[in-house]
Amino acid sequence: MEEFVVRGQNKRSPANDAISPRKKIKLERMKQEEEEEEEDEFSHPVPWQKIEAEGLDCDYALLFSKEEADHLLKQLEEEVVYSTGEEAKVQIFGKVYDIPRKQATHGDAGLTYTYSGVARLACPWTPTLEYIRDAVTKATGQTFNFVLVNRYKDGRDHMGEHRDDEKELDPLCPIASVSLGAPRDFVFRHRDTRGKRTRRQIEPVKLELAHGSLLLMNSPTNTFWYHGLPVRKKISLPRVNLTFRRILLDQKKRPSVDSQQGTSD
Ligand SMILES: O=C(O)CCC(=O)C(=O)O
Repeated sequence: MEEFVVRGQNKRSPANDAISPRKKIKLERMKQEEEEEEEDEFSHPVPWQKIEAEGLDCDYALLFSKEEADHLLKQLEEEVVYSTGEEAKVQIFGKVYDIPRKQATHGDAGLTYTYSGVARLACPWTPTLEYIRDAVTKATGQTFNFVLVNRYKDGRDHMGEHRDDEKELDPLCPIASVSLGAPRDFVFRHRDTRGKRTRRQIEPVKLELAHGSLLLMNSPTNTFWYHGLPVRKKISLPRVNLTFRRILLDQKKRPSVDSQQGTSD
């Protein structure tokens, strides 16, 4: 599989083989500087776009070219086995519902992640999930030990508004969301503007998540803002979304900032 950033050409020429020691040291230093530059380039593969609002801090970029994103989606369609039975359900205010999409959880051995009232055990990383995880790490400098995979067969599949603020998530690590397949609208809504308790007028933040894109939800976004993927009936193509997370290994978990209302239906 191709690297998503093309590394620089090797500028060494045969004439460099017969050179004085001083010139050689200089050339070595230049080569080292060039490599450092390449590392910098690699850690910022494409221009990041900052998305900000009160208490919302996100970064968005196109991580993969169309060709690579097509290839990754195809691979994931072959590799990922989605949950069935109890794990394909959510509990909302005590009632159990089928999830309106398919889900799978992968990660480091032994990790579990509990949300919407159901505990999910991580299946081992697949080669493609590992490849995408490493590309996200190279682009962000963050490491991840878990990924939630959501598959939307078409625009009728969706995800209800929720916050990813579970106790077991490392609050210092952004949630890194990679999208492959049909572009879909993604909506953030401030917690003070929801439901009957509407206390303030804050506009929702709406994005379209493109094929091959990466959205970073940085702290404190998930404290103040809910996010969801609404129904879009005209969309007939599938989409796969991967949210890479870092789960705390220390079981003395931090208290939840606010109670999650189990709304990620
Ligand atoms: O599919 C999406 O973009 C939404 C995913 C999401 O909200 C989540 O995994 O918490």
